Amino acid sequence: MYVILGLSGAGKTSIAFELEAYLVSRGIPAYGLDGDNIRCGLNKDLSFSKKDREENIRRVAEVARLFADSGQICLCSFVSPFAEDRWVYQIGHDMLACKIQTPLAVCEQRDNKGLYLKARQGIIKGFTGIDQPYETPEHPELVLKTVDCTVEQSAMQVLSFFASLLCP
Ligand code: GGZ
Repeated sequence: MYVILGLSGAGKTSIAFELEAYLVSRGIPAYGLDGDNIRCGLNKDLSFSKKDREENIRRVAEVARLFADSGQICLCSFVSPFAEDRWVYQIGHDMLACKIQTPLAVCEQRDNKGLYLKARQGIIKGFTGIDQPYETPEHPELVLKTVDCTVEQSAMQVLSFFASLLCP
């Protein structure tokens, strides 16, 4: 299981889906889970309160474990803002964490979905980085800086990291 952590707009999902496409095109089964595909279905009953975010990633980790049991690489891209909740990812096999280190100001400038603007206007409450905290991951296996990198370059950095583990 590969866990990609970072703020909204940091680039988690884009990198994960680039990786998924790369791996699948080479016959390596992989699947990306993120807020979009999980919160629309399995977790559509959950909000962004602290308690529901904890439950969100608990269920994600269980699903990712099933993917890993079936021999697939599961790429999980979730904000997971609270350090004390992240332990659940350990239930998967060979969990590796990647921190996407994109400054809040850059994420806010990208604002792909217009959510930061709504959060600044008070239309969305409890938005990570604005009026809810983001506790930065302290000991990730990999740190990716996305500023001045394309999605493809970032995905290749992750792949190089995978390769260095397989062939040290
Ligand atoms: C953070 C929010 C919020 C709030 C909606 N806080 O850029 P996105 O849109 O696609 O990524 C964010 C996504 C976060 O969902 P997660 O399931 O990853 O969150 S967590 O792990 O904390 O449970 C953002 C959108 O949902 N979004 N409201 N209040 N992100």
